[in-house]
Amino acid sequence: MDEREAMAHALSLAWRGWGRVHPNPLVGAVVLADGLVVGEGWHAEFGGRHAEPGALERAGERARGATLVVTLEPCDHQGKQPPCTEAILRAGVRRVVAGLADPNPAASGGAARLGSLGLQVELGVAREAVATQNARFLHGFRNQSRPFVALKLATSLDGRIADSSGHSRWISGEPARDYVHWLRAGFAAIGVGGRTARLDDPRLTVRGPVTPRVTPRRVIFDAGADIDSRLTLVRTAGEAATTVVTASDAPSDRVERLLSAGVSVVRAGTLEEGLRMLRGEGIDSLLVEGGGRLAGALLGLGLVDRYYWVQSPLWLGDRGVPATAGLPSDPIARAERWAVVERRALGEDTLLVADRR
Ligand code: AOF
Ligand code: ZN
Repeated sequence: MDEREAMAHALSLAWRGWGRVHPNPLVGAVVLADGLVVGEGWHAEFGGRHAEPGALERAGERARGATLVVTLEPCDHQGKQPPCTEAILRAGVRRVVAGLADPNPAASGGAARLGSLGLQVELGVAREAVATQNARFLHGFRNQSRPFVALKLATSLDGRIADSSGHSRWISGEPARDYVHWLRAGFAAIGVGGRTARLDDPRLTVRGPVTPRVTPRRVIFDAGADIDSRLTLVRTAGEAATTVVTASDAPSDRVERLLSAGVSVVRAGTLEEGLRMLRGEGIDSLLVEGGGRLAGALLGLGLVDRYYWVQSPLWLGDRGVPATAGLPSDPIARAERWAVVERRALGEDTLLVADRR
């Protein structure tokens, strides 16, 4: 295995922390000795051991003179865990290859420190891949005014998210729905518009292979606070927190009713303000799952960072519900073009993940 392959392997190890390490980064590490993998590690749990010490421990004596390939720059600080630089020095590693510089000012500086002590250090060899994998973590440092916002929609071949009667169960197949449960585990909150909450009566819980360390909060965006107490999201607010984001002038009697049902209410003048207030409450990432109006509004305001598009091979026709309603049209030359970061088959469906540039 060469260093590039080892980095790809470290990236795949890092995914094992999905849903468990946030808001910390996903990190994977591989110890390479004479082209052989002699140790593997990953950050598995928030506050738990970092990726590097795990990989080095498994390598044992074979780490001496070897190369450590790690997705994120080794930390050089005492946090909930001791500095990885110390473990690397103790193990006698000769060369360190790191995918991306740590954006956390409190922890960064490991590459420079190891370099100054005579190790061979290469930093930034997998910048894009690691940044894509850690979009939520990076967003947390870059933009404190709102959560990292991802939009996930399952659409027909003709871009519809529901049939003419508003039904959407099920457009996508089971593998795609399992994927969405895995995806939800990596977000602090799962959001829908009020119309979708009323029509679909979803649970928005995580029922997949990963049990998230922190149960994502369910968020309903409904300007008028027109949310019936019999809806599942309200009835189950004791098991998983539910928040309704309303306009500042939403009728107080409805707000009072929600509050007494154990639902928290965020009153905001605009969608931006609502997102800012959610961030203020510690929501660093939000997965929006529809409907078309909320999707269109967020996209139109430039508030979506990533789009998870599940495309299913059926046609719903002109009276089907459009995936994004109200999005302004630009001529091709000025249209936003996003960067495709992943393409994958999910059973009969196709997943496309694209990031706003
Ligand atoms: C690494 N390897 O596997 C991870 C790193 O409180 P702590 O000790 O867990 O530190 C968290 C910070 O350390 C986190 O914000 C990030 O900067 C870095 N994470 N560093 O060398 C790892 N998970
Ligand atoms: Zn560390």
